Amino acid sequence: MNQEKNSLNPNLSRRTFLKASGATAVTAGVVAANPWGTAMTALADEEQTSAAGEEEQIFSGACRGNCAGGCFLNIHVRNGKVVRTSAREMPNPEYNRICVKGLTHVQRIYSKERLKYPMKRAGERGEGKWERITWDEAISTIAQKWKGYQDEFGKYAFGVMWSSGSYAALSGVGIGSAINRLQNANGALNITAAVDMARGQGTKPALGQGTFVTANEPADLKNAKTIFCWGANPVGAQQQSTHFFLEAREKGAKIVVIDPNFNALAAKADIFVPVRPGSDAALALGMMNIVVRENWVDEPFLKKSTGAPFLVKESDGKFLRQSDLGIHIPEGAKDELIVWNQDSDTYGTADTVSNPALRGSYTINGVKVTTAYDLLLERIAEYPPKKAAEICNIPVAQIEEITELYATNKPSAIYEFFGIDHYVNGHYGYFAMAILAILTGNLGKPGAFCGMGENLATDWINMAGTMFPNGAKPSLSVPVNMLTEILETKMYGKTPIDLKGIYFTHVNQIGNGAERKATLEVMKKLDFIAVADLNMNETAQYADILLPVAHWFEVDDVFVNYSTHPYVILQEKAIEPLYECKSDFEIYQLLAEKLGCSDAFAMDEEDYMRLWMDTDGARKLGITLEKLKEEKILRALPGDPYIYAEGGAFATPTGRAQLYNEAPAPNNNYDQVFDLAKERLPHFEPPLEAWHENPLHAKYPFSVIQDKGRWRTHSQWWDVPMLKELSPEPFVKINPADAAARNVKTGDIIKLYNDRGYVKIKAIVDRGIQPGVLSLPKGREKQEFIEGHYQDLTSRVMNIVCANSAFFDVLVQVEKA
Ligand SMILES: Nc1nc2c(c(=O)[nH]1)N[C@H]1C(S)=C(S)[C@@H](COP(=O)(O)OP(=O)(O)OC[C@H]3O[C@@H](n4cnc5c(=O)[nH]c(N)nc54)[C@H](O)[C@@H]3O)O[C@H]1N2
Ligand SMILES: Nc1nc2c(c(=O)[nH]1)N[C@H]1C(S)=C(S)[C@@H](COP(=O)(O)OP(=O)(O)OC[C@H]3O[C@@H](n4cnc5c(=O)[nH]c(N)nc54)[C@H](O)[C@@H]3O)O[C@H]1N2
Ligand code: SF4
Ligand SMILES: [Mo]
Repeated sequence: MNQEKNSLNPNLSRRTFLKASGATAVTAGVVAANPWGTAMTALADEEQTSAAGEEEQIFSGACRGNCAGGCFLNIHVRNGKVVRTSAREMPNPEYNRICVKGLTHVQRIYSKERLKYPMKRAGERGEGKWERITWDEAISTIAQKWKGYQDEFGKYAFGVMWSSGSYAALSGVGIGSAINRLQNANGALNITAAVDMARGQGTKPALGQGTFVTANEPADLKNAKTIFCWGANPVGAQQQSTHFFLEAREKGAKIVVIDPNFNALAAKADIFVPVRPGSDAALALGMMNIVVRENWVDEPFLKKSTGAPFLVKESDGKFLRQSDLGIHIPEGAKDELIVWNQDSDTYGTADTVSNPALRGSYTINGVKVTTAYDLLLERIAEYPPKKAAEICNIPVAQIEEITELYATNKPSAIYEFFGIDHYVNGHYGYFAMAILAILTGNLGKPGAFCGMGENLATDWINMAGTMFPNGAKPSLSVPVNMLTEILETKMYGKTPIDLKGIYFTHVNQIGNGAERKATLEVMKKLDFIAVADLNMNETAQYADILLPVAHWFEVDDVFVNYSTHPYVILQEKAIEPLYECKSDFEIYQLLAEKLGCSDAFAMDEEDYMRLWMDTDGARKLGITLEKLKEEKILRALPGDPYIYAEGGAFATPTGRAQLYNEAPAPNNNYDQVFDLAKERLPHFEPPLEAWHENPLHAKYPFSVIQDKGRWRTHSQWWDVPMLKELSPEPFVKINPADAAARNVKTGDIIKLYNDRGYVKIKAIVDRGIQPGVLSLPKGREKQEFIEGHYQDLTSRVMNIVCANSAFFDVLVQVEKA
């Protein structure tokens, strides 16, 4: 250890000085104040700082794990070392942000767990024995396996799996990122993480998807008079957006939190609605009944901006178009949708009829049709508020109260995230919620939207140019949850797949994938596993070849995807990669060379960045590399504030919002047979497992929700001493009545178990947790549990049309350990 003396007291090393004083730091390069006690002093470890008076360089950067913060940071460097990070001013200071994780990057960069050199497995898989090898050997081995399997067993014999470790154009994942380029250039199997997919599956058919998904930008929340926080936990999981709720409230907005548990925002809400887990579609349908009954439907909006007046054919459930009426459609011309003209009592095309009928059944040229709106009304009638109340286990009066607020105290916003997503019935919930928004016209205006907002930048990233080099086609995608079956049957639907090896990057599948034991079985069956990561996560432990990658601040890059602010940020390389680490981008270049697709990577970092932003969309927004280099951050959303579907322009195939899904399609297609009619209109069906009427409930009477905690971004930051000090161990939260029935007190160790596995963990008795529900913190590592693993409880079973992991659709029993 460096014994450099502190300038104020030559007898104390810098670390001892800070620990001894426990007070304000005095030298640049160390935090100015110390609100964290001894924890923060760890940041001032003399190994990471340098003597006072040395010149400090400040680089621009982004904190770019998948927490949705996307914080703009100063990276302070002294003597070639990152000494601290601080929040950097955003163009709109409303978006200024950082959190304790952003403040502790120094401890990630210099973590003892950092992978230093390429390594190969020396003992059994997962045994933890390693041998250091050269980069040349590592890359050659991976390429030889990859290509060898492909040559012998077909191109899908090797797969690439990435999830959300970091977002960036070159060395991260996201839209137009270089990993996509490598996959598509080579044709390797794309193994998708199958998480967070139900939201899109449910919302997209109704509202489409824009460049900020389906939300207005967060700074617009203050324009809402009513805000529903529905299945989201902003205080824990979108920390940087919480103040927008509070500011809206100060301006007089009413806040309604719909959540099984009394989450932190509920403490600031006007109304808390403790729904039964997985019942949200029924609540939305019950509310729609009241909206219709009370005449709160926004009819002008339905007529002008939605598919409500479209005519659905009785024969095949599709919309009536000109061609159905025998009208010849010249090549290249649009086959227009038909509506009933209420004024002239005849039919006409949707774009020409200004007053279409919303109701009615008609026979046009012998074709029997009914308006989409009528079909919806028929469906809604199946869920009167009383029935919805029973399903959701809340009072009818509460449903009436929140519906009145939502439909009359406008504009109203439905702020969603992924609470509803993690059930097998998840997309039905989102679909129903979107239709509630459509009926009331709470869309496309300041203060009115329905959905979650993260910056996809799909309107200006050069996807075609980056992801599909030399005319490459998208490689076949299969959800990771189906690997067990694919390895067994060597088929994915009708496509043969003889999978032998996988390159895992930006993912901790063993820790974060549903049903850990199934993942471990897959890992056992594979012939070859390569993992590229910063540290020895649970998946890295199972690698045959392990590649040490550079930290986010050790590379040049650009960041925009999946943040809750409207900016693109320049990542400047603040320090050289430590040890023998390499950037992911350089790894792709090395692999491409050996895989025979080097021409796709015959470019340097700057070339890739230029290509990535080489679109008219980017130019329209004023985004160029030159400007980004100058300003480090640029606005990357149109409008100010950005409003999704402003004026009723929805990003759907018809350009309108839809309350009837004409052409349901699965998000993973393996020639499965599914019930089309079920997907077309909103309906409620219970979660697959976590439901009180499930016979399994008698044996396993608790649902388990896993909250995203402020101390982790998934499984990242687990190796940061300061965070360990602030949150030393995970706890499961349990309702007082359930705890009392088992004689459990706060601090007791309890065991959660089901047929898939168990975990032993300390309990916290918490009145905010609904009876029959448990809440676990998400993202803890195996060694942090007393025994077992929380991921052993979850199931990889997916909805037939929606490849998505239903992490919360889980039943367990609880006993005192
Ligand atoms: N039980 C349960 N499981 C869940 C969830 C839940 O609610 N409950 N939530 C799910 C959700 S919503 C998500 S999004 C997933 C997230 O799951 P993952 O995407 O696996 O999330 P992380 O742990 O953030 O990142 C994975 C790995 O990426 C590495 N990494 C970070 N930056 C880089 C980089 O620049 N290069 C490379 N090569 N690697 C990097 C990190 O070190 C980490 O080991 O977890 C899911 N798992
Ligand atoms: N600090 C931190 N922030 C993160 C992440 C992280 O790991 N750490 N991960 C990021 C990622 S990838 C994601 S996907 C997002 C997730 O963002 P959120 O979805 O906002 O976060 P969760 O903590 O999963 O909380 C979801 C909320 O939904 C509630 N809920 C559970 N089941 C139901 C239900 O059936 N109905 C309703 N109405 N509510 C329900 C839960 O009680 C919880 O309050 O967070 C992102 N932000
Ligand atoms: S972890 Fe998220 S909220 Fe915290 S600094 Fe990083 S991006 Fe920002
Ligand atoms: Mo996620």
